[in-house]
Order: sequence, then C-alpha cells, then structure tokens
Amino acid sequence: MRIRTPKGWELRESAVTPESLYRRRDRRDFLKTLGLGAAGALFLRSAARAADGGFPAAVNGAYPGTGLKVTPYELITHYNNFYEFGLDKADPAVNANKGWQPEPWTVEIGGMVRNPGKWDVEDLIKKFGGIEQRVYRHRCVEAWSMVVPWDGFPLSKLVAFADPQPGAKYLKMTSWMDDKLVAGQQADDGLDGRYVEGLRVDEATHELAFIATGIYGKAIPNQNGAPLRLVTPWKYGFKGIKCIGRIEFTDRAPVNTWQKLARDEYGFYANVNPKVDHPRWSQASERVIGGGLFSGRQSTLMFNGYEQQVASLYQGMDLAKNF
Ligand SMILES: Nc1nc2c(c(=O)[nH]1)N[C@H]1C(S)=C(S)[C@@H](COP(=O)(O)O)O[C@H]1N2
Ligand SMILES: [Mo]
Repeated sequence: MRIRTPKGWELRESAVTPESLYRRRDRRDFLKTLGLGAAGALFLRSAARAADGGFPAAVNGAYPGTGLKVTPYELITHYNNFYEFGLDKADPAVNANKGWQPEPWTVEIGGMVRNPGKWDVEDLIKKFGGIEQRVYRHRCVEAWSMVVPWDGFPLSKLVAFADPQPGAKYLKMTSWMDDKLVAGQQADDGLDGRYVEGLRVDEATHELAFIATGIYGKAIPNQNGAPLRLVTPWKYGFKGIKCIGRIEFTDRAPVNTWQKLARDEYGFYANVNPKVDHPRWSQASERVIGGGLFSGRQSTLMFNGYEQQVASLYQGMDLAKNF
C-alpha cells in the first residue's frame, strides 16, 4: 500500500470546511475532476463508509498555527477578479456563464521546447497521472485573502512534458488565443489584448506551482479560470492567470499584463511581501474574505506563509527592487 507523507506546507484535511462537494449528491462531479473511473468510485465508497456514509469527514478547522479557515465555495466562486468578464467582483460569476464554453479545450505549448504541440486538456491530465488536491492560501495584491482547496496537477509535470531546451529560462502564459470575444466577455476589459503572465522556469518547476482544474472537487467554474488556471500561492493573485490558452518557453522575461498597465505598481515577481508596500496601500495586512467585520483582518506573511519552501528561489535578490 502506498502511504503519502504530508509536506510541510500541506493543510490537513481537518482544515477543510464541509462544502457541497463532500455531500453525496456531488460525488459524481468530484470523481470526474479527480479523473477517477469506476475503480475510484469503489475506493471512495469504502473510504466513505469509515466516516458517516457521506464523503470522508471534514470539519470546520483551522489552518495550522494561524486559525485560518478554508473559504466557503460560494465566496470563492462569487468574489472574483477576471477583467475579461467585468471589473466588479460580482461580474465574472454572471458574465462568464452567459454561454461561454471552455470545454473541450486545447492548450498550445511552444517556443523553446523539444515537444511543442496543441494538446487536449483531458488527454494532458491523463498523461500527467490524474488530479490531486492542494489547499492553498490565496492573497490578492488588493490586500484581501482566501484559502482555496484546488484540484489540478503540478505545473512541473507540464514543464517536463514540454521538455524545455537548455536556453529556456521563462514561461510566458497567455489567456485564450481566439481573437473574437467569447460569450459574456466585455469589449472594454482594459487589458489591451490577452491577459499575459510569466514565471521563471525554476519557479514553474517548484513543487508548489500548480495548474488548477477544479475547486472543492468540482470542475473549476468559468469565473475562476476554466479550464486551466495557474496557482502560485506565494505570489499575489494576479500571477494566477485564468483560462490558459498558450504556454511559450523563452529566454527573455515576459512582460506580464499588470506590469504593462502600471509598471511602478506591479512587477514580474509579485511575491507576497508584507514589508514592501504597494505605492497606494500597505501590504502588511489583509482582509479575510468571509472573515466577518471584526475578526476579518490578519497580518500578511512573507511569501504568503510559504517562506520556508520558496525563499531559496530568490536568494541574494533585492525583493524591494524585484517586487
Ligand atoms: N485571465 C485573467 N486571469 C486573472 C485575472 C484576470 O483579470 N484575467 N485576475 C487575476 C487576479 S488580480 C486575481 S486576484 C485572481 C483572482 O482569482 P479568483 O477569482 O479565482 O479568486 O485571478 C488572476 N487571474
Ligand atoms: Mo488580484
């Protein structure tokens, strides 16, 4: 039997609030995002029996050592930043569901790689050996935060599959590549073309870097970035590009969307750092979405709480300059 040893950054299962996915009626959806077939269903049924006949028990617990709770599904999926579908937090949940169909989906991998091509997302997930869950902190540069149980696969698997050439130093990711507006998309999204984000290859292959395909065991909703969305929990949320259509490997640092729009305010790295303020507001603390009016603020942690895991990526760098 295979035994999984939890990593230092992992949240315990007990930190997950009981949300709809853990209820019986959603189990099929859950299995679908896990990429499990009939055998998986059998396994889960026997695992569930140990609990109370529902999905394995999950309680409303705390992020180890911080008292931080996993954000309810309703908030994760109705308080969004996705400018293509409107500028208000409530807009994407409405506008991204006006008929836009991000399935089936092909992602194009190109540039300095030995294995370029266009790949069907479902095929890729199969090649990568299925889906795993990661419960991560999510900290927006606007100083609010959540804790999200993502489903998906490590970005390192995609990088290995692409097989970068020795000179490749960066990934440039672009949201969907079709030039025409999709259903619900706002013509005046202010993005000046497609949303673009980038990572160094060594950041992309760090074990925390993740591509989300689901949330709470359900297929990722359109407004959260279906069908593929980057998650780099030690960085501000804007690095987490939604709806990835193309990944290009390059030897030059790509200019990401927010850097292009306001280079004095947003940089390439965007590492969460309570000591480096945004020019217009402090980054020392954050509002916890769903945290309530009075208990709703907490101190922001260096690298969003993942300092031990990622600090070595930035050794010797001036983080105030490379913000
Ligand atoms: N394509 C695209 N990706 C995007 C954005 C966007 O406007 N367009 N907003 C970013 C910002 S600022 C944040 S905080 C997160 C929000 O993700 P969420 O809505 O799932 O919380 O998505 C990021 N990815
Ligand atoms: Mo953000």
